Amino acid sequence: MIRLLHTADWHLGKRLKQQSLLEEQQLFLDWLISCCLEKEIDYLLMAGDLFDVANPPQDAEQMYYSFLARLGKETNTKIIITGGNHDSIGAVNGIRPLAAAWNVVLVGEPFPEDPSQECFPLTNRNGEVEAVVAATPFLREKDFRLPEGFEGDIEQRIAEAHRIHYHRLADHCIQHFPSLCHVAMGHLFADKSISSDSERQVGTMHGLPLDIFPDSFAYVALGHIHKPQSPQENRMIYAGSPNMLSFSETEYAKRVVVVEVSASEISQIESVPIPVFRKLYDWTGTFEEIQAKIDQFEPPQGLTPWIKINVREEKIQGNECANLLEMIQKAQQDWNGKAYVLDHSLQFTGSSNAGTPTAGSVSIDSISPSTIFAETLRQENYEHWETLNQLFQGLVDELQQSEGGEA
Ligand SMILES: [Mn+2]
Repeated sequence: MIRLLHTADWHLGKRLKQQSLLEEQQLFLDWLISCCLEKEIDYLLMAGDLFDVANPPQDAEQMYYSFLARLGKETNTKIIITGGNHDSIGAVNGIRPLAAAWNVVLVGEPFPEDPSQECFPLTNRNGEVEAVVAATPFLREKDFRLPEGFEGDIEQRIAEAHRIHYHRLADHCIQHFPSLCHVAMGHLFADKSISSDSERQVGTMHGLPLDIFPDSFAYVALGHIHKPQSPQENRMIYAGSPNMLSFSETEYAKRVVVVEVSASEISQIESVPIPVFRKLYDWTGTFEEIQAKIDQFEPPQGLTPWIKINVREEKIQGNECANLLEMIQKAQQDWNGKAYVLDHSLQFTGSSNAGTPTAGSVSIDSISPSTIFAETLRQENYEHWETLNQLFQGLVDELQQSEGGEA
């Protein structure tokens, strides 16, 4: 029997509105070590987006190295990490010579010409090979091996390149490990997946067809999409990101997936919830509704919760910007450091506004000149912004009266 833990999209070093997520990322890694111990994990499969950026900050790198060292010392878990679209090949592959000594396999880039370099036999506790994993990282254009004269648009090219790549790996596994359980890893946007707003698009609008994975793969450990989901039940699974990476991820729980292989077959798939280390709140409503939420709010335990406030009013009165800032300031005073408003937006939904408002953003033609002016002053942190704002408002009023029009 072999027990795998499938995770992805750590995005170490990620910042949300300039705030570092390192604290909750560290708590996740600590939790992950205890999870590997408790669940007796043989292999940890991390399906891409290890870091958030190509040149990760030093503190994020150190956190990652310490994790590898601790996992190696405190558990019997081996680890296989593939690169995602956020990862540079160098950031993943850089410590390969050292990593091998720690039972860490790093695959920063694929081997389109040589499947043997991308396939790794997995041994059980008795030292017998019981499964094999095709550890495929994110495929870039340079990795595509399309047949000469292949015609098709960009979506078809990407799909065909993936199909060819995975079929080659499947053939290799069938030839060299015929009676074992075959597992694939992938960092891609699969058809029927629901994204959040923290992934970066990878060339396909509609998602890759699921048949890029040959039937011989009994389990496909996917990364890229941050919301946990299964494009194909019990077989193609996105573990999801372990920490909330954006305010669009507040509605669902985070998890890792524990996959058990017995007698060369997948015998069990278990979704293990990850504790919420920092709560994120995304509040949308009128001034009155938001104020009610603020009044009722009791900051939870754990790291300081972060809140996004989206005020939506139908009509513009002109003083909304100042009111919003005042409301936020007062709330934060009352919370006394126990909660923090990280982001806010103002939106007007009245009939005079063209188009549909987008959540979390301010459509420029739906805001009065005075609101834009006030917001600009605020962002510039201008000292006398209130006085300036009043003067500007006076000018706008004068202009409107002389034009005989309305705002
Ligand atoms: Mn990602």
